[in-house]
Amino acid sequence: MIITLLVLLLNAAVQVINCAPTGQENNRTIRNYYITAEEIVWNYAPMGWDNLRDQPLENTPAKLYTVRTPTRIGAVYHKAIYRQYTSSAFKVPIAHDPGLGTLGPIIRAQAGDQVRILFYNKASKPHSLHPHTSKKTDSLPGKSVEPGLMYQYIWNIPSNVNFPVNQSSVAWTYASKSNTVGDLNAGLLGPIVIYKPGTLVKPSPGSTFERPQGIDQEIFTIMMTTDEGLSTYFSESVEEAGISLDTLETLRTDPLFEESNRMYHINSYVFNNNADLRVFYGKPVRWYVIAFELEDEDVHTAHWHGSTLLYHGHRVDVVDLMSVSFEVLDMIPDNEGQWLFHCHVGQHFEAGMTSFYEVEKEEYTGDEGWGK
Ligand SMILES: [Cu+2]
Repeated sequence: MIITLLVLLLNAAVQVINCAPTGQENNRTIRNYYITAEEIVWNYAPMGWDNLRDQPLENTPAKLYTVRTPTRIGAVYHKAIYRQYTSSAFKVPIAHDPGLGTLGPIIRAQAGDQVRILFYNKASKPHSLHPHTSKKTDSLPGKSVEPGLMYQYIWNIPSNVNFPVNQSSVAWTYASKSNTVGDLNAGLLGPIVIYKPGTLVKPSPGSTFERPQGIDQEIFTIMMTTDEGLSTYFSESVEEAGISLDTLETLRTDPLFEESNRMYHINSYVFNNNADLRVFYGKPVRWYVIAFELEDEDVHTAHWHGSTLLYHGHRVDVVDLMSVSFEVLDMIPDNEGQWLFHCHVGQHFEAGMTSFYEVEKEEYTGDEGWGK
């Protein structure tokens, strides 16, 4: 009876806060997001090939990290991720760009806005959704949302955010704080972008969401060493790989087993198995480059082949990423073709922290039928 009442109350509350993606209240723009935590089975190497070296994954060095054997989990792990829905009914998911991998949906707002996130934990363990912050987290409201329950987070974005010169947006991240290390390694992490007021506009009157004006395209990447051995869902990964608990006990003393569960990835893809990162010749693209991990060796150098980018007013093709970094760079691609984007730290490069991006030239031949 009590449970029924709780569910009814929860439903009633949800009805009240079920409103359009954007609204106004007390001169603040309200931005509503409906985000779940849900479990998936994720393959870090879905193409089944070492595309960097153009050779089978069974060859060194990919074998240790990607091939399932009786004593290795391989490239497939049980994970938890954030996903976005259209309303508090949580029935219609918003299409998620496969290029983002396990990264969560992009939470966009302008300085001075209020972000309201209705979080629904569809996973089987407690999780939450908080902006990365240095504040003490022990007493955070909504720190641990039990499976099957919802919680609404309200964030007031300060109106006095400082933006770098010639840059209309800054990046941040959100993550689960229920089990900080376990949930991060499980995949519960996503980007936040805060724009200068007046930047987010509807591309057409009927659009559901606003897009940033003056930025043709945005790309989000994360370089990270995910230690699946520390994930909240590691026991599920072990079970799904057919490894018994007795075998696991022995394996846990094997340093190579521990290493095989560290995935050196970009957007949760290794050895250039990434989903399409496509940019367009001559069209400005803003790259948000994130690093987020908690281990000492997790410092990365993001490096682009084929293009240079503007970074704090100077031109670069590499940017340093310390353990928790959110960097913003602007590129105007001027080299057609497929290029490498990878971490330049030797060991990470060897272990698969490499990807391709594609510069496509849009050419009009005159045969498209216009003007006839
Ligand atoms: Cu690296």
